[in-house]
Amino acid sequence: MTTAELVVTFAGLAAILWVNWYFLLAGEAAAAGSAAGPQRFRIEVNNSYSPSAIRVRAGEPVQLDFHRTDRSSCTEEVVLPEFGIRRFLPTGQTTSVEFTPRAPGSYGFECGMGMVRGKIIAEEAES
Ligand SMILES: [Cu+2]
Repeated sequence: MTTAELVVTFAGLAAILWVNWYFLLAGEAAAAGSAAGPQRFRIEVNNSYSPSAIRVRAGEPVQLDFHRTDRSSCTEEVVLPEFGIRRFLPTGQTTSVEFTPRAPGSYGFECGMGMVRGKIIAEEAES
């Protein structure tokens, strides 16, 4: 290999690594609630969940306000299996769900078909 080929190869590798990092790990840099006060988050539902990852304190109530703007039937329901929640999300409205993640861990939420997904990352509350 010439020097130029080596440079191109490494630049390509670096780009691939960066893309993987950006989409796999940076996506984890979730929206976090304030240190104190209610754990309330607004989630835009428009064929996807934005933000799709939410960081909360375990053992404290969480309220998610789903604001749906798309009309596709895909996202008309939101399901939080671990909390036994299944709710209809009317387009153009905000629908709130409340639950308390008892233990630290990752809890999913998804559309009624399980195609569009998001997650709640519950962390040990700092004391
Ligand atoms: Cu769906």
